[in-house]
Amino acid sequence: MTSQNEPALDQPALTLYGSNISYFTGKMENYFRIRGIPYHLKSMQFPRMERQLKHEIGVSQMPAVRLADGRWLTDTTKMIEWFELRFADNALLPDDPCQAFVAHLIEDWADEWWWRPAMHYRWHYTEGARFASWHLATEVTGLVPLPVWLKSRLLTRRQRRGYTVGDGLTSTNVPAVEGSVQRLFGQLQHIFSDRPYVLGNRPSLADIGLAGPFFRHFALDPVPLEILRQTAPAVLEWVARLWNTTQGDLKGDWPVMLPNDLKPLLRDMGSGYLPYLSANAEAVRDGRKRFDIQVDGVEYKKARYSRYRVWCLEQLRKRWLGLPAQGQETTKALLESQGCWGPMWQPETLPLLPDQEAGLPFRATSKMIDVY
Ligand SMILES: N[C@@H](CCC(=O)N[C@@H](CS)C(=O)NCC(=O)O)C(=O)O
Repeated sequence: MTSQNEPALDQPALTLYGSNISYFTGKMENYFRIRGIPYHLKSMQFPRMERQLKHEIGVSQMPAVRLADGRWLTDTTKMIEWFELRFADNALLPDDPCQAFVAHLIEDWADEWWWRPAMHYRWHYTEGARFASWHLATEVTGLVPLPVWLKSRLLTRRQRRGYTVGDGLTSTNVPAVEGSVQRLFGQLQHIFSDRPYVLGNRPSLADIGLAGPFFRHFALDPVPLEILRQTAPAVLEWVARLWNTTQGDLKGDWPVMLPNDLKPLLRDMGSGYLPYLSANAEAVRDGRKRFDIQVDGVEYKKARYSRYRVWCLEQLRKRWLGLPAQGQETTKALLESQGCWGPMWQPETLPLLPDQEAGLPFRATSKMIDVY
């Protein structure tokens, strides 16, 4: 019998349950392909699998992985960490502790902060909503015996209530949120015009993280895809390059210094994502399931609180605390210089549930956002 901590993957292909237009399923597929881990993608079927998922992994979310030995896994971040244990080369993280921290930070930011804008571009515009709702109506709810038009309508309503207008977006802040996405496209256009991957000549966890918002959303949904075509073709090249990356590409030197053009990304995290994480933690602490917050000049109204993201903030802190003394110092100096350090430690005490997410990647305590 295999112990829970011991990855056992020299076994037949595993099953990845999800959707082929899903953010986190797409991230996981990029990871599996890069690592050469064979998998079968199967559409998660709703509502049929909901009960099974809650039983097996604690929550109903995608993707979920079923190993050939019958064990179930969830949460892309912790799954990747777990799968990485079986590779002795640690090839997705730079040796330099500060660069490795930045790779983790970019992954977390890509997972959590770009989710809302990605959902906005998909579900706000009729073009995106028609495409995605038809796709999901025939894919993940394909077995539900209702007309496709009705399922599409119900899905669109669910996603808007859960993730866009129901999670802080208003007609007033949408232009600024779209502006932030276009700023990101510009920053990445600059980066990928200079080198093939985020950190340099070889792919890292940072690339895999960014595959979340880009692979199945910005580079797939009609409205952001057209913006990418017109303004950031190097980003489209990177999306395809990453999809075509294999184990053989996990070689070569890491950069001697963190590339300077990553600093604007860190600066944006310091003025947007990290203050949001602090405000979210305060909302959870105070039991405010909806909260208003102004970050980076954008006012979000009635954003949903997320217990999961309190844990994300704790993970970032733990990651820094786990660095060797010299690495802590260099990383702190970098984070301070880009405005990330202060918000990373606010509020001092985090309102976590007892043993929150301690069972990952086998069992989750909370969903990223509590939408059922
Ligand atoms: N932290 C999780 C997040 C997974 C997640 O939220 N996935 C979305 C779909 S891409 C989901 O299942 N949402 C649940 C829902 O809409 O009910 C991970 O990294 O896997």
